[in-house]
Amino acid sequence: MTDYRNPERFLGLDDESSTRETSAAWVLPIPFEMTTSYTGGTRLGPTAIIDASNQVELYDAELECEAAPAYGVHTLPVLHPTLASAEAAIQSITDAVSELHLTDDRLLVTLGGEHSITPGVVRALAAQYSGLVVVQIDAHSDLREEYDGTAWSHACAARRWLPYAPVIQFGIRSTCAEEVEFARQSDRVTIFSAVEMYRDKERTYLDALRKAIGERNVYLTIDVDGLDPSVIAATGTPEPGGIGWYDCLDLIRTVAENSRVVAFDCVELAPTMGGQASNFAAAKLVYKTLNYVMRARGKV
Ligand SMILES: [Mn+2]
Repeated sequence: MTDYRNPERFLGLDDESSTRETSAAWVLPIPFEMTTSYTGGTRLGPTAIIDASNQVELYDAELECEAAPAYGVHTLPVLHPTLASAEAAIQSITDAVSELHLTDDRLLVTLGGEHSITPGVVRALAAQYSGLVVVQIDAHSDLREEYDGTAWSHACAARRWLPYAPVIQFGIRSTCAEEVEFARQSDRVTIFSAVEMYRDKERTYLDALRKAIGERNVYLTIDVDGLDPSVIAATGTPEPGGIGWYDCLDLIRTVAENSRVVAFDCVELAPTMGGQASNFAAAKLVYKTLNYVMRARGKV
């Protein structure tokens, strides 16, 4: 092991590469878990991702450089939302993100936690960035009006941010009749299902994506269950038939190269015993996404 690794920081970067003022990316851990419906553990997600990130090579073989030290990544103190209610928790996330006073040259990376944190972050950023569009990687549409007695469940995440930003979804393969009907009548929802993507060998969905986001401000939300369980199995609601590793990277690279990604998150990792492969894949996915966005910004 090299000696520059600091286990409490994303990628274990040294002081020089992780100063708050000079880092182009801020990582915000939000270990929030209140409405999980199947198996729990998402509260342990941020720690598992940061821990595994210490094992990720800083050298990005695709970009042929040590990317992170070039742009800097600062890991912010852990955000613990109020647990008074799910709605209050999400409001406290909006408040906390607003209080970060993000500047245009800084990229926010949020680590969940369950998917219900995303509307809290999107609401804060929509006030700052005009025409914000959400690109969502997920097995689930998350378009329910209510689930388990709350409108702020992780199963309602997209429905809650929709008033603030329309959404383009990829990898969807588990949905209910209410969501299908809602998506059909909404002009703010575009869905590319997992089976559609699988059958589209020419990957024309990437062209559709390019057209839809064309130079707009984008928030990218990565629910790790959007990927196939052969890549990431440690998640509360695993679904077969998900997006493969390289298809996922190509999707993210397309987003980064054809829009302005203002922030992204990685949510729903639920670390389990023996789940190092999942934790590592999530950590590497976050790093790859950072590098694509920073390359698009000319920082790498
Ligand atoms: Mn999901």
